[in-house]
Amino acid sequence: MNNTIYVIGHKHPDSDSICSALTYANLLRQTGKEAIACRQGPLNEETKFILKRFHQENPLLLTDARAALSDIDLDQPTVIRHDETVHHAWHVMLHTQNRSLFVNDDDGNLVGICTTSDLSRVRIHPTADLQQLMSTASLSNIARTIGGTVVVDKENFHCNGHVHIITLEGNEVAQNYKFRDDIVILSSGEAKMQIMIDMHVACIVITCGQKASDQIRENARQAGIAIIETPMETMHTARIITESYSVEQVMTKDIITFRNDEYVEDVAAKMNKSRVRSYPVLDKAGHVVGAVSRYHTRNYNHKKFVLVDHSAPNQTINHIENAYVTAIIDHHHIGGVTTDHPIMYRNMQVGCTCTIINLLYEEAGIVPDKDMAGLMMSAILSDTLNFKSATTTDLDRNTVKKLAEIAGIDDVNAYAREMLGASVSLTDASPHEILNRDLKSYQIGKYRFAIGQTNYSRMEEVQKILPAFKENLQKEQAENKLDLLVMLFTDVMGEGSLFVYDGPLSYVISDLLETKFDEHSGFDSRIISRKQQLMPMISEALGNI
Ligand SMILES: [Mn+2]
Repeated sequence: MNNTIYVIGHKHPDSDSICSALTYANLLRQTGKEAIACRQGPLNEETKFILKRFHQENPLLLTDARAALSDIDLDQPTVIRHDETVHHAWHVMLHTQNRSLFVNDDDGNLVGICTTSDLSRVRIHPTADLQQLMSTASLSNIARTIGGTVVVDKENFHCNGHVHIITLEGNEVAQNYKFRDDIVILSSGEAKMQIMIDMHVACIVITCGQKASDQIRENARQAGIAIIETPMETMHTARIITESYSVEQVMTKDIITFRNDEYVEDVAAKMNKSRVRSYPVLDKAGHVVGAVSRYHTRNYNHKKFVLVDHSAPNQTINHIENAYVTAIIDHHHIGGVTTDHPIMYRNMQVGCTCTIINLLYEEAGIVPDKDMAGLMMSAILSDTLNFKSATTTDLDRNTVKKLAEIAGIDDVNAYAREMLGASVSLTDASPHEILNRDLKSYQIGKYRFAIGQTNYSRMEEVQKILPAFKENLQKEQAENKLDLLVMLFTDVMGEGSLFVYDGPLSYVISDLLETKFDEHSGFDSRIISRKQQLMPMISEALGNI
């Protein structure tokens, strides 16, 4: 049974979603549960930086909450080779209590299914069909079926499928019957054997432990006739020898298979369109790994999920309604994910889900290791923008303090700058790309303007690109005939923004900046938000024009 708990954050994962999943899955494992951290999409640069810094692999990518065949208990498949005998197939069925055998070719690829009804159908076949089937039997399969030994072999053995028990003596047989290319069963009598050789039978089967003499063997060999000796008695030999053709002669070749990554529900829907007892389940390479029947699709355990850092249906993994949610840990509004059973629901007004997860570690009496502490600390610094966001609480600050100690981070501020700056690269992009990364257009009255914003972590980087950037901004302003084009380079730690701007209304920005470098650039330590600070300022200035 699959007891794994999948811990997963929201779509478009941020650092909190990833770190929460990793640290809570770790906590679950420490309390004896099976848990895997998951993610719904690619990681951003900041999160990659955190995982590398604290030695973590990418969480498992998971985009659908439904159980696939590989997630549920299936029957062990019973597989036999295509050239095994029908007799052997009956034995396997009896032994395994499995009434559907999957038939593989020499390379291990599935070529058919052999069921009790396939085998039974042959038993009530008209004789002609049975003869046709027997004509396909190989000498070694015949010998194996009747527990015998081939004492005179024949290359490219072929018989016509007729089987006779020889009871008459000498000339009686010779005069009244023709056995060319037939299989004949007898227990003794060298004279009878010689008559059979003279009649050019295909194979002589000698029963009851009797032996062919050296002379007979030699005569048969020269005539191209096979001899099998078996300890079985004649009647039994005759009864089972007709099961010595191979299963590929009677198996069903037109089969329905499923892949183990197909969702159980989809499989159930497809099964409703056919009437097979047991279907083969194949892996990616096409090899049989299990057998699925209707029973499995009706009685299976849905996948278990813990949702972290969200509870809104449009944020959560697809098809969560087909999974089993065991817990939600979040610091957002209560979303719309519902359950039909009680769960552990932990929602708090704090700056970050990892602040709550650290509490859960404390409640469990478990001290997170260095790396887990580092992940939680990083997530809190990321979600609260180094404690600058309005959602930041004292609990967030105290938690970071404790975690930094465990993680061995002496200078949290320096670490935060490095981490928050990991997603910002100014030197890898062209001035045009940087300007248009996050550029928003506005119109107030008759004025058309645009404001772009990006973060920086090191001022030297901005200084380095500034000349080329200014030149390009001026060019784009002119091309687009804007009244004002503004770019904000905002410090990742929220310690102000560097401004570059151009256009007829440049003076509007110049007038409000704390520090002016020249007519088209400056710095303001108070402005970090385009929406909440800069826009209201510009609106007001334009309103007064
Ligand atoms: Mn969060």
